[in-house]
Amino acid sequence: MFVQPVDYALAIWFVLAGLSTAYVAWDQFRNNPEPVVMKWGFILVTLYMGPLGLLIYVLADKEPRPGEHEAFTKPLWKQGVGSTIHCVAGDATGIILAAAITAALGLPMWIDLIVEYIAGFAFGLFIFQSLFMKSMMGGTYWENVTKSFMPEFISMNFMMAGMAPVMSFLMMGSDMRAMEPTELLFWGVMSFGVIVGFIVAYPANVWMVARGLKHGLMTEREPEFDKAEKGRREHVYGGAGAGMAGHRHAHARLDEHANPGHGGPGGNPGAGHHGSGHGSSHGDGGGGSRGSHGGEGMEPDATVPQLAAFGGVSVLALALGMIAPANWVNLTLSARDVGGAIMPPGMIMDRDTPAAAMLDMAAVHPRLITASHGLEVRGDRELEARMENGVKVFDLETSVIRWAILPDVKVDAYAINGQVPGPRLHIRQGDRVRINVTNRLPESTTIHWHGLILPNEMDGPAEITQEPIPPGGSYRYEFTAGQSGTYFYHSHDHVDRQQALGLYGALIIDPANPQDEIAADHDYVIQLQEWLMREGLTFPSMPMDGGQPNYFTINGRAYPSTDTIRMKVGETLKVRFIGTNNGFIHPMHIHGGPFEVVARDGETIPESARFLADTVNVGPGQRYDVVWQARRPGKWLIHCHIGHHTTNNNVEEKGGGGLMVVIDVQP
Ligand SMILES: [Cu+2]
Repeated sequence: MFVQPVDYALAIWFVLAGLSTAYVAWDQFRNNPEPVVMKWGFILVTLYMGPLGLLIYVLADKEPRPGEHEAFTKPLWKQGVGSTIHCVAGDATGIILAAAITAALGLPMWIDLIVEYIAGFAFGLFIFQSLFMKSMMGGTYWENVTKSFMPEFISMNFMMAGMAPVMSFLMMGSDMRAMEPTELLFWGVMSFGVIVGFIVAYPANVWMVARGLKHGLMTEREPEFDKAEKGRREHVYGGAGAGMAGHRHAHARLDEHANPGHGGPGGNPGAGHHGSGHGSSHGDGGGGSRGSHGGEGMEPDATVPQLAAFGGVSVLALALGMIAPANWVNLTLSARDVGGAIMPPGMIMDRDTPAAAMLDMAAVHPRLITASHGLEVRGDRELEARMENGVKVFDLETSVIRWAILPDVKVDAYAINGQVPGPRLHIRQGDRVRINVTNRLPESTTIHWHGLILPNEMDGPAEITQEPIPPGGSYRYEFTAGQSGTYFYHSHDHVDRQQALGLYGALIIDPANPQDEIAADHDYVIQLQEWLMREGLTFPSMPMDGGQPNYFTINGRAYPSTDTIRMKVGETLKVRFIGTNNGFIHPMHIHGGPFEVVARDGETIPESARFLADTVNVGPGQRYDVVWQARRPGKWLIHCHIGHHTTNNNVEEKGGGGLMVVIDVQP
């Protein structure tokens, strides 16, 4: 749940929302004189809108000083707020409940939106408006439904016109956890959607309140409180016409006199005529008695053309909000399809991007990590074979680990035997080998033995020669190695994802006749890889917008954490470049003079055809064995000749980064 910076921000937001809601609830039931339905309206809206709900409550509805609610809430903008609150409290509750249910059921987004609209409208109209407001409005339940229909319809349309695009864009954006009700992000999107919906629905509500089509804010006082408070004030000042300053003064005075906490019902009943004074101070229909809360006295004066025009525009806005996002995002996806995938920032997720693509490009989920290693653990460690009846047996196990590529940079990787690259399998030509592969990844996998001649069912391509190895499953590969040279193995199931996350390793086969080995004083294997790390998450890098790598490793380390090769002047070094990189080509270059290319793709080049070069393009899958001689003492580099590939997150440190290894030649 806490894997992105936004998760922490949301946690703070929801704590603030909780505190805001608690305060509004306390103040509503303790101090604020309004109908219970409005109290609940503000409480729900503050729950959805957090501190913003609290702000609206304090500015528009909270009684500033006892007895002032009627006058305080009178301005039209506040009445509009009250009307929008009914709408948001009812409709948004329906929408949020529907969204949680449709997401849990795994329905596609476009169905979600329709169900949410219907649920929001139904909840707002049949439950919140008609049922809860019934006591306010008088009349039967169905009279209320009929009367509320058009205002609710207009308000709901605008509300959803604001909420739908927010949900579509943020849920179908790059962090698919927003579709999972178990994630804070889902609730964050809902909160933000309600805020936008509130803003979009507000102008229509102001108009409808002004035209008497909807209720705004109302005041409802406990009769005793009303009398006592009012009477005392009239007693002190002899009239209802006292201004703001007067009120404040009155309460200060009262507090001094033995009655703290603004008059419970304990005060002296005032003069008998206070009721009329109260009523007259609230203008149209406001007053102490139940019937005049703006309910019965409400006479709509909107004309039919006005209503039709407003209704029509609201339908257009709704259609735009519901349909327009389909131009950009794929609304056919469901929460279940994308399983909380997090896409790299900048990756273009357009309406053509299918769920399967998102799953392949998604970040490694930090929750799946089973081990974490620092720089002390190396990759490419030679795996000792176990002999069983003359067969060399190796056990490989895939898993998700956290892997250090630099002292302060760790990637989330798919590893084999807990290392990146996977263990080196070092065998001899003619060996019978058996490799037991157990899959501890959250997805299926296979292993392919790149370049080898072997039985087809041992070759590895998922769905082609074998069923993919499911999570928790295993597969036994067995073959006789008839060739010799530099080879490697790698995942052949969702290769774009798995190999780019680290599922590969070197397979070095010595020739049956040791004389056939091209001798050198030192032998060094170089396995190349690109990584994409953003916001603490690791994504499989891909040659596409948003998928470009920002870290590069040789044998699982970026320079300056790569090895240093130590040798003496006159000695030779055989470098075996292996194209374990699967999305990019690396022109690998050695300083200090040319090398001789002696083998390519495991095949030794006849002596007459060997050639000198100082750079070889190591493409995905290719291998080059080159022999370089140390001619002069000093520090000589092996590096990729694409400048960006010798940086770490675009930064050079100690003269470079990424695909760089130093050869330290002593005299
Ligand atoms: Cu490169």
